[in-house]
Amino acid sequence: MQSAIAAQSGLPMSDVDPFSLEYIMDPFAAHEQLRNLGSVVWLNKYNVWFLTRYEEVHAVLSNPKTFCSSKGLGLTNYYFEKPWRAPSLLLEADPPEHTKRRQVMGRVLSPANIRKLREGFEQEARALIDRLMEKEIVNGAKDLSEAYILKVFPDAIGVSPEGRENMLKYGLMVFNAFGIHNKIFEDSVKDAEPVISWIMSCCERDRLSKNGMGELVYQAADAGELPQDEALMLVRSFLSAGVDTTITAITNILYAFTQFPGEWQKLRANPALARQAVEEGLRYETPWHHFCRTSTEETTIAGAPIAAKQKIMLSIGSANRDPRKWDNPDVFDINRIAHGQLAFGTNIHGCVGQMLSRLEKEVLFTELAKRIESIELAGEPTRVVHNTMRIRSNLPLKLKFAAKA
Ligand code: OVM
Repeated sequence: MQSAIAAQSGLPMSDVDPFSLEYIMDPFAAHEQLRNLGSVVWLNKYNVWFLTRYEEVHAVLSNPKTFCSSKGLGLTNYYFEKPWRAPSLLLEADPPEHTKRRQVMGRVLSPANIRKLREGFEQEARALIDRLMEKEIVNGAKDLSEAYILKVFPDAIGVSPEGRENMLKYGLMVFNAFGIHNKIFEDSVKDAEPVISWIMSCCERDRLSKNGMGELVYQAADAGELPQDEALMLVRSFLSAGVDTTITAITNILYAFTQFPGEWQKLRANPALARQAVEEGLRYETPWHHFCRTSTEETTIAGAPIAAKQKIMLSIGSANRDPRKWDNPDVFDINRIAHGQLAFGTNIHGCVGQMLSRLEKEVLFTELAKRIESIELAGEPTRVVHNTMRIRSNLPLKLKFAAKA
């Protein structure tokens, strides 16, 4: 019994439940408590070790051989249980299979390819900000983050404009499944069928535009770099990974600015700080804040005995606020160089789209900084009850617009 072994180890055990409503609404006090208990804490409710300190989270992510991805990123253990959908060929794969696919995706998402997108992103951001001027109260989550990302991201991939709201529904299924198969997950997959078929049809070559990144994946298959049948699934990875993550990040960064209005003034004074502000925002409130790895062999983490084929749960959100790593971690400070923040993961599975994600956000916050004098919260935000992401569905904002230059 793993729990008996954990008890004998003398290491801390906790009744904290990372999927409880209380934790979902506010995990930060629990993070502090768990970090102070020790480098590893046994979660009684789920019979897994939970890592909440930066050093150990980083170490596990940096050892993909012992802590693999192919057995799933949720608590569902593919050694023993069936995944809810065909596993990702990228995120839920290990070397050697992972390596070639990752290389191809890295080339599709190269700096040169991404640089070409900047101007289009800038135009969309400016046009969107113009439209927001007509609103008394702006919902930062829907009117800003969603409106922007659901335009620029699927455009970049080459997905047609109709039905893009399906991407949000799909994202909820995908990221809830990286938790446990509880009621939250079940609710997100109710009526999943039409959503999944819409997504899968978008991944087909003849449905993708000729000048998007989806087509580039198929061209790599044409060139013999990938088996033909892998291209469709790699396009699915774009659509799974690139929507909720980025939307949530933007909303969370907007929220951070409402809590630290001095930081907005710093950005106003120098919009070139947008890039590091985004990095700091990802650290301050990490969108995808926990997931798992699975041990491939018997091992230890900080003295904790780990049997083979066990789930280990990692809190990225907590690692990014660990005072052992960061000075004043609970302060959102856009002058901080948040280098090493783990919102994109690290090592072989570090987000392959992170340059694109950064560009989307950097452009939006640069344009906002040029146009908006102040951002205030205009009401209570609404939280989405979610297994693994810190999402708000409503972020009521009062934006004060500067005269147009
Ligand atoms: C995928 C996938 C899904 C969700 C997240 C992700 C952050 C990848 O299907 O490959 O990376």
